[in-house]
Amino acid sequence: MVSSLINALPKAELHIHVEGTLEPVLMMSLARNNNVSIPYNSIDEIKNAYRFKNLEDFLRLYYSGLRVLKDEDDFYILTMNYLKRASENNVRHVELSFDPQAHTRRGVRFEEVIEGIHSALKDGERKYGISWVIILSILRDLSVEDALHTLSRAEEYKDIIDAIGLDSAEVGNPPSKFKKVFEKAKTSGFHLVAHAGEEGPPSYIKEAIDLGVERIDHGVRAIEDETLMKMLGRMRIAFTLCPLSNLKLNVVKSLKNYPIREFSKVGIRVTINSDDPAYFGGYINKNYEEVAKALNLKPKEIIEIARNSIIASFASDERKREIL
Ligand code: ES4
Ligand code: ZN
Repeated sequence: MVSSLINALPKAELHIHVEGTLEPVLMMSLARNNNVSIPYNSIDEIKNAYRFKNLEDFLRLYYSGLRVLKDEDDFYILTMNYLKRASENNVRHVELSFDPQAHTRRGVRFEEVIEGIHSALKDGERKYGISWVIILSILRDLSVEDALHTLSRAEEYKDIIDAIGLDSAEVGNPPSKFKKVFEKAKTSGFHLVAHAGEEGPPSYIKEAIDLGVERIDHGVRAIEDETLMKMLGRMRIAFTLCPLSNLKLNVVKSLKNYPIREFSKVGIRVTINSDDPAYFGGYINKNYEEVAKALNLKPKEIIEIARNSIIASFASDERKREIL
């Protein structure tokens, strides 16, 4: 059975938004405890609301849902719940993204967010043996000034934040808008990643590469540009694909022609990840399973994808050897 192979493989999860792991049950209980009103009266109502036309439609609910997160404890519980799921999926290393601006702009202190997440990652490492990297993701629909200020907060936490990313509403907010931010982040020694080619055109992927990113989050629309694909393949760049996310946000119509083999063939390092699993209907193993089923992936191909996730991670070489 493919599902037992998928579960047995040691994996790294490289594209996961911690706020996107907020399960309806936790959303309800935090709303009650923190006195935050949410537009739902039951778990079923929450689940029923999770039908999205596109990325923008999803982001509206995502930013509304995360308002229930108020203090350090909430971020701790959120992260710890995710780590339990990750461990059940045989994830050995996680590169966890968070969106500080989505919290600071509604009055939650940066310190509360990062400290809650960090404490949970440390406890999770002890409890589940999962190593970790923190990716601070910049909201691309906010200003460059806001991004620069957020980067300065990241610099204060340079010992625990390893990478800077770029997410949120893509179209109209190209990577080049953040040239100054990424240059500064690179000088400070952060790893760089960016969402590109999810809803945005292939040219956004090229722009992200020009900013010096080491991985592309999503990247699916690279399939539209053969020249770009070949360049990415020669670079052996990794794509952190999120199949269930792409399906739920209508980035692709079906997983039947999900371009994994096309990407692998040119040399792109394909990885499979869960993005916002509480919203898109499955954690990492489910993402692997749905793709394996739709494309009839051979065991060899599945093993290669899991191996890619470890190679493309920012874990130390020693840690990579330990997991592989
Ligand atoms: C996201 Cl699926 C997706 N795309 C862009 N930004 C995001 N933030 C959280 N999920
Ligand atoms: Zn994402």
